[in-house]
Amino acid sequence: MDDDLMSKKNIIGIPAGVMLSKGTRRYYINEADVRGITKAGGVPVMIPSEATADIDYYVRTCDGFFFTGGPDVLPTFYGEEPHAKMGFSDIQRDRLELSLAKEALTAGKKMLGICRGMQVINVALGGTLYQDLESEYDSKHNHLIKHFQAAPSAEPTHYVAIKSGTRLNKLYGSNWLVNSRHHQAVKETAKGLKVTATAGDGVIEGLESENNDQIFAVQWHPEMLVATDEKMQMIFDEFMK
Ligand SMILES: [Mn+2]
Repeated sequence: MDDDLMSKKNIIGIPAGVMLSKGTRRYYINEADVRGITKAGGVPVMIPSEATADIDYYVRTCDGFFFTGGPDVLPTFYGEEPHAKMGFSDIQRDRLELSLAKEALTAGKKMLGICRGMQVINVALGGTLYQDLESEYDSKHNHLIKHFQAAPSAEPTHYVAIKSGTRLNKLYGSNWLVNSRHHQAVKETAKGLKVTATAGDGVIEGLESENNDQIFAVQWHPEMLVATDEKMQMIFDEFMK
């Protein structure tokens, strides 16, 4: 085995979700999420939500963290009661991911956030969310577009406008067609983060660190869209650089 090659691989911690399957609770990470990391040259490691006592260990051991899509973040974590249209939540996963994101930030580790993952990072750093876009979003001038598409996940349905001077802009230019599977979104952006992309109605579709390259996050699902748009792998490649 080539030692130089070995040393170049980044270990990426991925917090797992929990699902009920045939009567058994199981930890899971979607295959497409793992594939995005491995194709970018990373070594994925699952972090189960019961491992809260070992967060320090994961932060020391991993080179970066990938916060994936999943259920709604419990609004009490950003100081709100649950709205009637709020969806399923998993408090154990919230606790693990919020603590992990905070500790990873302090430790200077890189973080990739996709969909819920972007929202988790924003909440961990002090930001807030719309619990349900259709009920809470004031689109001001534009009407709210459809953010939970009925179309297949691998197909794009809405445009995002990408701000210049961002990492996202270097990859995709000022405009790109993306998929959309969310009923929540970032409301107030946390300190230290800047908005990189918005949908036609102004909904936030991308965040990055303001002053460094620690955090890279999008609201859409590049790991699913990559099936019809191979350029989506660049999100993972950019994170791994
Ligand atoms: Mn969207």
